[in-house]
Amino acid sequence: MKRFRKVLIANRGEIAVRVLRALRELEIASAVIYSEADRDALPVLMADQAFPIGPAPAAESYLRMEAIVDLAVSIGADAIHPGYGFLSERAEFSALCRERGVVFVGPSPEAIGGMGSKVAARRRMIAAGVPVVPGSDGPLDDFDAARACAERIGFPVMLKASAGGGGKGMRVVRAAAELAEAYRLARAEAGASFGDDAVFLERFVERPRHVEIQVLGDLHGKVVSLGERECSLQRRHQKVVEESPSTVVGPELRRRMGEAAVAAASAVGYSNAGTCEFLLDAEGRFYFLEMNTRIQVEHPVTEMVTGLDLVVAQLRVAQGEPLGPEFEGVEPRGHAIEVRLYAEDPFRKFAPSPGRILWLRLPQGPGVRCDAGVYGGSEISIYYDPMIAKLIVWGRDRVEALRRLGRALEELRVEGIRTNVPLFEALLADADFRAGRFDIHWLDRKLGAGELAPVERAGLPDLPILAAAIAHYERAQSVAAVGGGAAGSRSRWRTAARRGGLRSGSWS
Ligand code: MV4
Repeated sequence: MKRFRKVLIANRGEIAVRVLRALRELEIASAVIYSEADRDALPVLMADQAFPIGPAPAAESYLRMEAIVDLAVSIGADAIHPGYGFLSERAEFSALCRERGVVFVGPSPEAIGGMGSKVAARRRMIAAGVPVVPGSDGPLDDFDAARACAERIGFPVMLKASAGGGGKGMRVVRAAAELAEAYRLARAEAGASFGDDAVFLERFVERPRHVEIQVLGDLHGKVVSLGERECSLQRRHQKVVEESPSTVVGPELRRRMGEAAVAAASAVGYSNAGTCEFLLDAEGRFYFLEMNTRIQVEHPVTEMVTGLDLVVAQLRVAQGEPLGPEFEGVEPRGHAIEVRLYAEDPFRKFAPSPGRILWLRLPQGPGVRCDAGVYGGSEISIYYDPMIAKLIVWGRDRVEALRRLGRALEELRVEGIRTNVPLFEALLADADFRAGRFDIHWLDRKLGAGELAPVERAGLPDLPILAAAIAHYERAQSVAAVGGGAAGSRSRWRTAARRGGLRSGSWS
């Protein structure tokens, strides 16, 4: 086992910050790459070293495989952490790292490849005894094969691109009469989008939940499951809220889904962090959909209920360390909820809201974690995903977590850009959400019907000029409180400290 001395982070934003924190705890030197749009970004300020990698468009910067590996070699980095998105799920990149003697902090190219083709993955899952949605055995050769398969499993069915994933290249077919046209379009779309026109068919599962299982594998063949995340609250395939545990998953179902996820990962020789996505129907049956071969945005909810640090674990297993006893028989403790803060305007159809953050106050306090990739003064560009931060709360139970979420959202202030916070305020006021009654279509349906109107926050003006005035006012207040004011308004903490009553060691 070789301990890493330096790791290069091939990512940006909050996940780059997240990885930096893990590196700091492990006393591993850090380096980041950054595009021209990210010169003043938070990870660049936090890392030990930062290297420009190209212009703002990702294709010319964060996706430059050769340049990134060359850089890692030239600066003496032992490993590359890809974060999520960008190069994180590219088998060629994992292979290129291996070729050049740099550890890829993620699964092998074989494991990524083994899950990349949905048709091949389905076959492997069936062979491994992992439940999948009833459907075609392989790619559909022609329309006759599609018709025969659809008749066998019954309508409604879903046509999916083998090279798709994450909601891309899917089509619901409700009746036999629509199949011919749908089949033709699905193949043409798959060919145009992915350069691979293979499609397959599954029975369409009505109103399921999206429940995923976190897995972690070491380089010695051991794979463990770390419980589920409920991810049904999504808008147009973009997750909005995630939680753990799921309100509909009990110990028995958790154990069975965990076993299926471990079998799925083991079937492709998986190592490092990964996630098996399942559909869970109203009768409690679950079906493997696909595997995400990376650390995910929503990993913190698992961290909050397990007490584990998944990014530290990623780095440790990538160094060759075996998974220790702390990863055995992990059960969730309490309840965690994550909301994704996006720089988008919920009052304008969630249009991106780029610009400069003029004032930022991140929430703190008991049970609150905020993973942000920005600071007050950061410029949000149009080039990348609009997620600026994640707010994660923990409570002993879901009710306490919801209370803390409400309180934390009250503390949060973002001025200068629009955010989706009003959507979370609306969710917190919704009886179905509070009761955990939802499926994967619930949010789109509610928003479409206008039943979940974003809540304008009381008295908080959004005009930049007013934000500046508020900032000025707050600064004046804090100066007054610290000593500029009358005796009666002086901080009691300072007064106590002066009297000698607040020295370290004098608490008990
Ligand atoms: C499905 C499905 C219903 N039945 N497959 C969307 C993302 C991709 N991973 C698979 N997806 C779906 N596959 C069958 N057979 C419904 C979806 C789906 C979905 C799944 C998870 C989260 C959100 C979703 C939103 C719409 C459709």
